[in-house]
This record gives sequence, C-alpha cells and structure tokens, in this order.
Amino acid sequence: MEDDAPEFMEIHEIVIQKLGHVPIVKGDFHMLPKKVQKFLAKWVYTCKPRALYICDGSHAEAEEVTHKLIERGVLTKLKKYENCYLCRTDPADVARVESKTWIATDDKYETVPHVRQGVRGILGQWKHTKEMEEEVNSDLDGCMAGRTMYVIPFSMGPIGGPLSKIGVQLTDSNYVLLCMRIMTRVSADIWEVLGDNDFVRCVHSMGCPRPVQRKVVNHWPCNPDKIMIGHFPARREIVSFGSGYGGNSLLGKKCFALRIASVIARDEGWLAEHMLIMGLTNEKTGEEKFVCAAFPSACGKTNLAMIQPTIPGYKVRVVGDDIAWLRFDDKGVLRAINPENGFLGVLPGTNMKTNPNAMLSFQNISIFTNVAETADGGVFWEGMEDEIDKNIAITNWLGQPWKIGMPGNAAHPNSRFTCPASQCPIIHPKWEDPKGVPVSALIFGGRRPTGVPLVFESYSWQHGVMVGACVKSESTAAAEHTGKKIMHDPMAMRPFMGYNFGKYLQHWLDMEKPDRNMPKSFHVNWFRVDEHGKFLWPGFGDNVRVLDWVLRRCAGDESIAVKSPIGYLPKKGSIDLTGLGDIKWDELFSLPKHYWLDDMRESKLFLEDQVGTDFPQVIWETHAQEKRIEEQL
Ligand code: TSX
Ligand code: MN
Repeated sequence: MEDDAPEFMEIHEIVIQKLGHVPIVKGDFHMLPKKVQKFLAKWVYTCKPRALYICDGSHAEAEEVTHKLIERGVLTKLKKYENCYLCRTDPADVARVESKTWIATDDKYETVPHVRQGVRGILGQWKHTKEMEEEVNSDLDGCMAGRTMYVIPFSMGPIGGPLSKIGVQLTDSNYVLLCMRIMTRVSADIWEVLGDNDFVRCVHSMGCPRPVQRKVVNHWPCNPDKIMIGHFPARREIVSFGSGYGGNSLLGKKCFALRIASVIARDEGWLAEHMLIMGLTNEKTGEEKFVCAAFPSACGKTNLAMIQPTIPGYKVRVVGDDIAWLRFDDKGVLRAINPENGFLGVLPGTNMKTNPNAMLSFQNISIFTNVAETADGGVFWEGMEDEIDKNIAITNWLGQPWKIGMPGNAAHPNSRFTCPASQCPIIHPKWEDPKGVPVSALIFGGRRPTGVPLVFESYSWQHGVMVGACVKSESTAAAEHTGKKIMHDPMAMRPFMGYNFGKYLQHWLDMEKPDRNMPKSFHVNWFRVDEHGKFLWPGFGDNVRVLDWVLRRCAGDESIAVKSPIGYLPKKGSIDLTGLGDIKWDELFSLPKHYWLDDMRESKLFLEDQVGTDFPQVIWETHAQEKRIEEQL
C-alpha cells in the first residue's frame, strides 16, 4: 500500500496526524523503533481501533489478558489441569481457508508457475499487488472500531539468533495474542534486537467492528464470508481478515514462517520448509543424528516428531514438529532451527498410545480449541474413549450434551491444542540453539495405501528433489476437501508456497554445491495396506526401525541397500523387525510395475500441467525414472 503521508513529513507528525486521539492503554509508543511507529501509524489510521495495547510478553500481561477472556466467556478454565483453557469458536470459523489465501506481487509469474492452458493452478493463488491493496484497504477500513489493537513484538527462532527473524503482529483478538505468546517468542526485548534489521509486518483483524453487524456466536466475533489472507512478499507484509483460527490468525506460523520466509529464503540462499526436526541418539555410541521430515497434513508429523521408540538403543527427542528453517553453515553442514515456540496440533486421534509425549505436553499452560469437555473439567476428543471415566458426562464442541456412541463428533475434526514446546517431556535440550542442529537426512512421505514401499532412498540430491516434487497423499475428509483421494502435495508445501513452485524447485537444486555435505534423502510410507485393507506396517513407535535403517545408510553402510528403478530399497532383513511378529516384507516393499508406470506418468503430467515451463527439466532428464521402470521392473 502506498503510504499516503508525504515523504518529507517527520515521523512524529505522521504519528500525531494518524494516531489522532487513540489512547495507548499500555506501553510507550515513543519508545518503539521509528519504523515500527510508522507501520503502526499507518494501520491505526486504517483500522481505527478504540485503543492501542503494546505488548511486552510479561507474565502479568498473560494474567490480565486471560482474565479478560474468561470474563467475556471466550475461555473456560479447565479445572482438571493447571493454567489450561477451553475455547469454542464460531462453528463457521474452524480451519485454514486455502481458497481465500493470496500472494500479491506485480508479476504473476513470480508467484505462480506457467500452468498449461486451461488448467487451474493449485500451487498458490496470485493477485496483483494493486488489486490486493484495494481489497485490503476496503476490508480493513474501520475494521477495529470499538476494539483494542494489540501490538505484538515476536521472534521466529531464538531472540537475536543468527537464523531468527522478527515480526510485529497487530491484532484485535486477545485470544490470538494469548496463542501468539505460546507459539512465538513475544518479548519487549524484540525492540532492542530489531536495530537495523527488517521485520515482517503482520496485520490481523477478526473483521467485526463495533457496533457488530453480524450475530456473534460463542463470543467469537469473526467475518467468515469475507475471510482474506493476503501476503505481500516484496514488502514482507501479511494482512489477514475475518478469521481467528490457527494458521489464519497466528501469522507467525504458516503465513510468515513458510510463505513469507520461503521468499526471504530464496533471496538469502536458505530453505523454509514444512518439516519436523528430530534427534536420534544411539545409546551405545552416544552419537546423535538429526533428521527433518516433510509430510502433508494428516500423516502424523507431530506423532513422528515425538515417538517413543519400540526398539532399545535409541533415544528420540523433538526439536520441532511443523516448520524447519535450513541453512548451510560455513563448514558446508546443513543446519536447522525450529522457528516456533510451541505446538499447535490436531487433537482427534491423539492419546496415550498414539502420542503420549504430546498428551504430557498439554497438562499445563495450554489452550484447547473446539474440543469436548468432561463434567470434571477435563477435555475429550475422538480417540480418547479408553482414557476417560466411562460414566462421565460430556459436552461436545458445540456445547451440547454428548455420549460416546452418539452420531457426530464430540470434538471438531480440526480441533487443536496450543502448548509451549518447552513442556514436551522429550523436547531436545538444543531445541533453542540459535545456530541450529546439523541435519543428516531429509525424509519425504505421504499416505499411500498402495504401491509405495515403506522406505526408499533417493540416488542423489537431485533425485531427492524429484521425489519431493512427486509427494502425494490420501486426503482425509478434513479441511476443505472431502472424500478420500490421492492428492498431490509437492514437498508438502502446496498450501504454503510463497513463490513460483518451479523457481522453488530450482532453488532446491541450487542448494547442491561441491563444498557442501549434502544430506541423503528418503521417502517413507507408513500407510500401505494389504488386499483386505489391513495396514502392513504397525507404524508409530515402530517407525524408529525405519529411521534406524535411514541412519545406518547415512553412516555409509552399503550392505543394507539394493538398487531399484525408484531408488535404493532396504535389503531383505536389513530393517530390525525383532518382536514385531508377522511382517509381510515382500508386500511391504513390492514395486508393482504398472502401478509405478502409471504413477510416474501421472506425476509427470501433474508437474507439466502445474509447473509447465518453470519446471527444471534437468530433473527428468537426469533421472529418466520412467524408462528405468519400463525396462527394469
Ligand atoms: O501418526 C501416525 N503414524 C506416525 C507415528 C509416529 N499415524 C496416525 C495418522 C493420522 C495422523 C499412523 N497411522 C501411523 C503412523 O505411523 N500408522 C498408521 C496406520 C495404523 C493405524 C493403526 C494401527 C496400525 C497402523 N494399529 C494396529 O494395527 C493395532
Ligand atoms: Mn503443518
């Protein structure tokens, strides 16, 4: 947006002119860095809040805001736990809205690839900067009338760390403030660290100015018909309107740490990825290796990040469960940080069997959104049936009485927990190491009921980029999509791309340099089924057996792999299956020729349709995977 203040005007004049008589109920505007003052002035002028509240990240602030939310009926204290709260949203605001998420640039092809004529692109949505600005100006004009604008200084990554980045989020939702305090590092120290650095400008509004035009449901003002999540990568700005839910409103996460950060990473030579980060220590040698894994949603990324190994000899610890910022250091080692400060995980399916470490992470200082409540002030969701008192009364996420076995869900399928990462029993002691952890392997994966083996290793970095670009996964009925279909989700980044996906793949290829220690890359599939639809692999804690094979490959063990047309497969018996009973190895690792021919052709067609001339052709040329399958399978 053009700043409509004349260039020559001094900051303080702009501030006086634009802030007008907006009272500052907390904080000192004049202590803020000038560039922050200017950013604020512009948005105060547009959004017209009743008051300004400059956050400092203190404990007292949390108390004050929490108290206010309880008073208003937004949060209910869960008396079974300490400092845990339940929030129920307007049922019209329960998920990310991809169809209303936009990236705005002047040049369309900076944002989206040249799709084949007649094809609707699915790798991001573009709007011209001017058009997006007009929409933003009209939607946000007066959008905070009668409400307080909170100013949230935050860091993605440890404050002041060399790989970290700063953001400032403006929001009229104190629920969003409370969640931002868990998911990012909110602190007044940010103003000091900012110095000459740039910051990502984040603007969020529920889009429900007072007096309200729309009936407010569950004390959750929102504007679902006019949701808009707009990104301006050129000026590192995000504007989100109409929704208070998760990734729509906690702008540090998907909007900043993936979409805007992927553009910053392109410009600065690093990678911002939708990946978990975990450390595996070999208890015999004491040696620890770190892996990053990229899976589409609903594949259990959070579960894998926190697994309890079922074979002795490994200690697993989590660094991050959703986002990794990766950069090669001056020794050529790829290092990863988790830019987040907390976990925002899906709850249904989570229990003491599937993910005990997650369950133990949210017994304190946590927010549960859209779950069911038990009469003793506990929480409940699908998958917790064996972990609550059978006779206890339950209130579902809509606030109605509910019983196990009744039709419909107790909790919304996209209900979430928000908890500090530090509370996870297996959080890695180095999870906040500013220089990051060294990465030995990158793992891609998807939910693939047929054809795709438990694990394979790519031939090279370049081949790994191809494998990543071909990631697909069976969709659940979650989010906006319905029915079960295998959907493409290249690099698990489809909803989170900040720029042209073809250019992004080229950026990945450009990461490879002779003086760099390129990590090995793999593809895993925990979800292959037999002809009766029964899972061939037990998954969960037993996945450590696959990670063990991956790490032995990284250590250079040549004896445990065999070459196949799609990559290296484990040699029969080379994965430790001790104590697992009957595992149908041949079925788990078979490569049905016609399945793979169809799959490669379909993937190639998809990428030609969607990425067209922007696709780095070298990937096909060097690999000729289809030819290998044709000739060798
Ligand atoms: O998260 C999962 N992981 C990764 C865990 C570290 N899930 C849940 C997916 C939804 C988020 C899995 N589901 C995994 C898995 O590895 N595997 C499966 C499939 C499966 C489900 C149940 C069983 C086995 C496999 N249970 C029995 O057979 C008893
Ligand atoms: Mn995610």
